Parts: sequence; C-alpha cells; structure tokens
Amino acid sequence: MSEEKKAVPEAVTTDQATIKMLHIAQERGQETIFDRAVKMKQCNIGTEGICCKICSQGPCRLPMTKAIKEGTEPDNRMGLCGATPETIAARNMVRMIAAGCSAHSDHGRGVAETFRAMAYGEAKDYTIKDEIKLREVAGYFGVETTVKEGDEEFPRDKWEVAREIADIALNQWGNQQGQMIYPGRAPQATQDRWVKQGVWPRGIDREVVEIMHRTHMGVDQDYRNLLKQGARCSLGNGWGGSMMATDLQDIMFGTPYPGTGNINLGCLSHNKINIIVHGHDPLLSEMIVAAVHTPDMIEYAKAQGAEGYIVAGMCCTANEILVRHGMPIAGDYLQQELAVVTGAVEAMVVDVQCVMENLANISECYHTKFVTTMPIAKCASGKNTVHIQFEEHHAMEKAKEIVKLAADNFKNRDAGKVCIPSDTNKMVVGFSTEAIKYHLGGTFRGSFVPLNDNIINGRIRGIVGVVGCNNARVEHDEVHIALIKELIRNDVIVLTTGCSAMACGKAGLLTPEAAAVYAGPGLAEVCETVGIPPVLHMGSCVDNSRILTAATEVIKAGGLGKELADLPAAGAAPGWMSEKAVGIGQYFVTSGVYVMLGVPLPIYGAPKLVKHVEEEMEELYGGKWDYEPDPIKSAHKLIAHLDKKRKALGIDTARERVLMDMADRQKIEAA
Ligand code: NFS
Ligand code: SF4
Repeated sequence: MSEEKKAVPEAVTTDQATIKMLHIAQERGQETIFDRAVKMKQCNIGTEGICCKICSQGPCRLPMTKAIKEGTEPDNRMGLCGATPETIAARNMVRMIAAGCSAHSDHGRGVAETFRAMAYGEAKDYTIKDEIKLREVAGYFGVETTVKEGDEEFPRDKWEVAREIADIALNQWGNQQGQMIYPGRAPQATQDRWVKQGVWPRGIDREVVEIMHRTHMGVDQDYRNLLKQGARCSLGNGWGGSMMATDLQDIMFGTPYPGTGNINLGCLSHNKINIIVHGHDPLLSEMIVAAVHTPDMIEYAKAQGAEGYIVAGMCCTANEILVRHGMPIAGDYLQQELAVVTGAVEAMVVDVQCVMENLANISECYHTKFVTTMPIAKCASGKNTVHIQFEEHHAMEKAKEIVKLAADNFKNRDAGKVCIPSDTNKMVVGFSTEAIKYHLGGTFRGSFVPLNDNIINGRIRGIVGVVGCNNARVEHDEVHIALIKELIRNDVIVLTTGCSAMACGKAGLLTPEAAAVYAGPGLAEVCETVGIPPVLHMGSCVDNSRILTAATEVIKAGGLGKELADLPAAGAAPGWMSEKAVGIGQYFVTSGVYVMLGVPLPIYGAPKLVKHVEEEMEELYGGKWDYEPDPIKSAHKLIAHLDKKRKALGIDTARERVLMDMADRQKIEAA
C-alpha cells in the first residue's frame, strides 16, 4: 500500500480483535476495507438515489439543489425522458428489494432442491433430523401427516410426507397465479391487510421479474405503485423464500435450541488446521462440519502434523453452524480479510453472498487457499483461488475434498506470519421460535403466554429485532452495541440475527449474566427467572423469518392486539449495507413493523418518496421506515414507538405501576 490515507483502527471499530489485526495488516502494507473506506468517498448523488442508468441516454443525475431544498425554487428536475427524482429513486429502491429478495429466496430454492433430492433418495448424505418439525411444516403446506386404516389413524411415512412437502414447496418459487401459501401463517388481520392492499405475492420469481419489468425504461412511472410491487415482492421472500429456507433447513439439520458457542478471531488454533466457512448456505458447511469428524479425516489431519481441525464460520454460514453445532464464529462480514491476516487460515471456503472480492488478493499474501464452491459465485482473480464445485448429490465426497485441500496446506503455514489475537467471547445462542416457546412455557407445555404477560404487566416494555450487517461507513460493531444497550437498559427485549448478532456476541450481550449488568430492572427480572440473555440470538439473516413467526405466536397468545402492527414491537438495522437488508426491512414494514435504519436508504434526493416510505406506508401496512444515525437517539425513537403501541393497547399504565414498584422496593431495600 502506498503512503496513502489509512483507517485509524481505534476510530473505526470497538472490537479489540479487529483493532489488533487492523494494525498488523497496516504494518504489513496489506489494505483492507477499513482503509478503502477512508480513501474512497461515497458519491453524493448515488447515496441520495437520484442517478438513473437504466437506459443509455443516461446516466441522468438529478442533484438536489439548496434552492429546491429550501423551497425557493420549484422542483422540476427530470431525466432526459422526463423521469422525476421520485420515479428514479423508487426504481432504484425496488430493484434493491428485488435483488435482496432474490439472494435470500434463491438460497431458499437451493435448500428446497436439496430437500427434494433428499426426500427422493438422491442426496444420500442428507437426512431428516427433525421429524416433529417435518410434521408441523406439513400442516402449513396442507400435507396430510396421518393415514387412516379403518377406524384407526397412523402417522404417515415421513419420507412420503417429505416428498409431498418438497414438491409443493419447490413450486412456490415459480407459482404464477393466486396466492403463495406461507403468508397464510401470518395473523388473520395482517393477512386481511395484504389482501386489501393487493400485495399478497403470487410466486417469488414472478414478483422479482415483475419488478425488473416495471423498472425497465419507460414502464412504471408512479413511485407509489412501484413501491407497492416492492412490498409484494418482499412478502414473497420474508413469508416465502426465507421462511421456507429456515423451515426446510431445520428439518434437515435440526431446529436450533439454546446452546453455547464462541466468537471472534481468537477461536482459530495454532496447532490445528483452520478452515473458515464463509457465506450463507448451510448445505456445504453442514457437510464440512460432518466431514472433519470422520475417522479418515481425523487421521488425515494427524498425518499432516496437525492436532485436528477448527471449522469456524464467517457471516451467516457462521450463524447456521453455530446455532446447530456450536461451531465457533471467526467473525462478521467486516472481519473476513482480517481472518486471513492471522496467517493461520488454511482454507477460506466460500459459498454465496457477502464475500469480498479482495479475499483473492489478501490470500495471496499468505498460504491461505481461497476456495469458491458454487457455480453462481466464482472469482476470476488470485493465484491462491481455487474452485471446487459443490454437488449436493455427492456432498460428503466434495466436503472431504475441500477438507483435504486445507489439510495439505497446513505445512505451508508460515509461522513467522501467524498472529492470532487472543480475543474470544462466550455466548448462548439458538433461540428459534420453538426454543423461545419451550423456554418460556416450561417443560410440559411450551407457550408464549408468559412473555405476553410480562409485556402486559410492563416488566418488558416491548420487543425490538436488531438485525443486519456491519458497514464500513459507520463504526464497526458499535452502532449495534450502543443501540442495543440503550434498548435493554430501558427494559426492551432484543431479538438479533446476522452480523448484528455477532456484534452482540463479541460485546458479551448474549449471556444470561448480561441481564444483571445491562438490562433495566423489569427485563433483568424476567431474564433471571427464565434464565435467558436480554438479547436473543435467533440465527442467520434468512432466519429473520423466525422473528415473524415468533411475533405471530405473540399475537396468538393473546392480549396484545390482532395484527402484527398492534404489537409493541419494532425493527432496526443500524449498520445495514446489503440489498438483502432492504428486502428484509421492506417485508417487516409490509408486515406492520416500524423499521429504523442507521444508514440511509438511497432515497433522500426524492422528497415525495421519502414521505411515502416514512409516513404513507404506515397507513397502508401499519409499518414504516425511519432513519436516524445516532444510536441513542434511534433507541429512543424506537422506545417512543413501543410506548405509542402500549398506549393504543391500553397497557401503558401497567408499566408505570411496575416501575413504581421497583423504585419502592429499592427504597425499602435501602432503608
Ligand atoms: Ni445479512 Fe448475512 Fe452480515 Fe449483512 Fe451479510 S452476512 S445475510 S447481509 S453482512 S448481516
Ligand atoms: Fe435518463 Fe430516463 Fe434513461 Fe433514466 S430512463 S437514464 S432518466 S433517459
């Protein structure tokens, strides 16, 4: 790296391992995303969403002038064809939704295809691990789980059930008419809203293609109508592709239940072969985890002079193998280059999404093999880049090939370059909807009623899902942590997924003990009684669908309204960066949830569109978007929203009583 601007490690992150590794990378002259974020400024016009390049007469750029902003000049900006800033920004935004929903739902399609191959006996390395969930999911698809013989009813053969589920599920992607099935799992009042607004999705692929058509040059020129299709597409993902991915993964790999795990770069080993599985798709990582436990692979490691293997995850693949196998997480999205800089990674194995192309370059500075595995995600550059195509029909064989490649590479590790930071944190993870139900309701009968009771009586003020990415343009991890600490301090229970969950893990918020340290008195009391952390790790970003099903259970348990929009609940993505996050945010908004961002949507150059997403959407769906970069201020906007919902439900006074009780109790204790 030339003597150019570099990031100041202490200023760009609060994570100690990241600070240390960033110093080392800089000393070694190896550039990372943190440095590039300092060197390269963002484009003002692009960040405001008012650059159109959908036809070759453009790009047409419509910068917002001071005079327009102040209203001293009329806003008659337009592109060559006459497109307004609203049309341009709306087209850009719904294309982001289409891309984000495609990423999650195509992942889901891959899972469904493998599930089907498994059910038909063509993918022998996969099996049904959770039969209870299989039978539950059968119910959602209308698949019979029993057979009648005379007067008697027997459970239907599980493979037969699986085959029928597989065929129905896989058809959901290409369904052309009528309604997709899974959104029918939402509370009735929420469903009624979708029907009324005309946003019930037909099929995932269809909604995405329609966005591409509508945003082609000269088609849909009504920003509200464009966003309506964005809403419809988002539901096809949140209550469709993503939710089916989560369910089918649970059946094949097991539904997560609380367990412990470790996080951060300190989980890498000096004496073992370190394999990082990075990306999103658990189909491959599950097999790699299984492969390193086979006797022949264990022997193979010994033959290379290693004590065994560490399989550590990165990005959402990490969350997937953590919640099901307790495998450690090496780090989040922004730490991927730094993992290689430890000099101790034999193979960086990637599947799809959130993989930085610079991994190819940084791997060249070390012995690390950068292994791409998916036909849709290859990398053209890098002398350490290899492609080993994963095949679900020969899953174990392919996984072993990758493990061997890593093992063979162990001898090439340069001891002089190895520097593994000591930082790791313990955490309790794996709060699926099923697990929360079980945990709260006790051994005999799982139920959400105790949670509702504690919300109604005010010990818990409300629920906020804090999710999403880390973003090199804002402070790494801290944007999540500051917000979440402020929420739990105010008795808000937090549900988390994705890279946000990792930030929480690194900051020690995912342990039951964290409740006593960080939570307000009401939430702390509940956490202590039930034995849960104040922040619940629910999985990967695809698993945001679990937040939807958990919220639906809350409605079902009663006392907190009829539709999701009635709940004292909200969502936040303080450091989002990917299009997936926009897709997720929109399905929460369309489901009735107030969604707070810490990084702006690219729409602020189009004032009428801003009004639509930040105000008008609430009338349509009950949820809306908001933006506030300051984490403390955004926490208080979220809390104000929860309080507004409490008031509407008539449970605002209960909370005041509880808090008075607390204060009184403390007074008594002090006396
Ligand atoms: Ni979600 Fe997960 Fe992380 Fe963002 Fe990327 S890993 S799918 S997109 S960066 S949270
Ligand atoms: Fe410009 Fe219109 Fe073409 Fe967009 S579609 S690039 S606004 S002429």
